[in-house]
Amino acid sequence: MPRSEDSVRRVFLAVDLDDEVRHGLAAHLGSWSPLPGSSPPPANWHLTLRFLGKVDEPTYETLLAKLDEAELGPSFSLSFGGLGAFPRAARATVLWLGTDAGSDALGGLAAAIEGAVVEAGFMPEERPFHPHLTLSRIRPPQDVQSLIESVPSFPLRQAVDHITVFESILGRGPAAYVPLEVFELD
Ligand code: 2AM
Repeated sequence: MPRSEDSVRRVFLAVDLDDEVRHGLAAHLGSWSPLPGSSPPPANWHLTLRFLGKVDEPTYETLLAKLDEAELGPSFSLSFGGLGAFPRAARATVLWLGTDAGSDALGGLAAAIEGAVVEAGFMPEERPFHPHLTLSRIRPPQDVQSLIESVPSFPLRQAVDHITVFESILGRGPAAYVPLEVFELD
């Protein structure tokens, strides 16, 4: 019998990074490290497509079935841009790396996933999709305008040929993101 806590997972869907991109980005940001706030370790870097929160086992199985049926579209190449901030650079609480070429395809992928997620019974996401790779979370907010202006665009590209279903395990220290399933693009 599974323990009751095993049957509910905290789940999100994301584009994971290739090792070359992950290590390249860590090197790219090296001169500006440590970044302000609290930075996830590079092993945790990803581009979130959809955060689902706590998901019970039957709903998780339905979600996988709907993702399996979904037309996720063709693979594509994603380029990155410069840094940005939520909600704004003068009072940043999240510092992120933006995307450039391929952003529209990434938005299309997020929309296809959203269809599958809603078919699986989740409430629709109300916030517009804003592709970003979170580099740090900043409390209290800080002005990161000069940092954003000083870091050049990150030149590597990420091949997006699959999406990953991650479990997020919270605890002391950084979250553990465990890949559970992969769905291939065409
Ligand atoms: P973000 O950092 O890319 O903005 C795993 O926790 C991922 O899910 C995080 O990287 C975060 O995305 C996103 N996430 C976590 N909690 C969330 C929430 N309550 N609402 C929306 N997205 C969330």
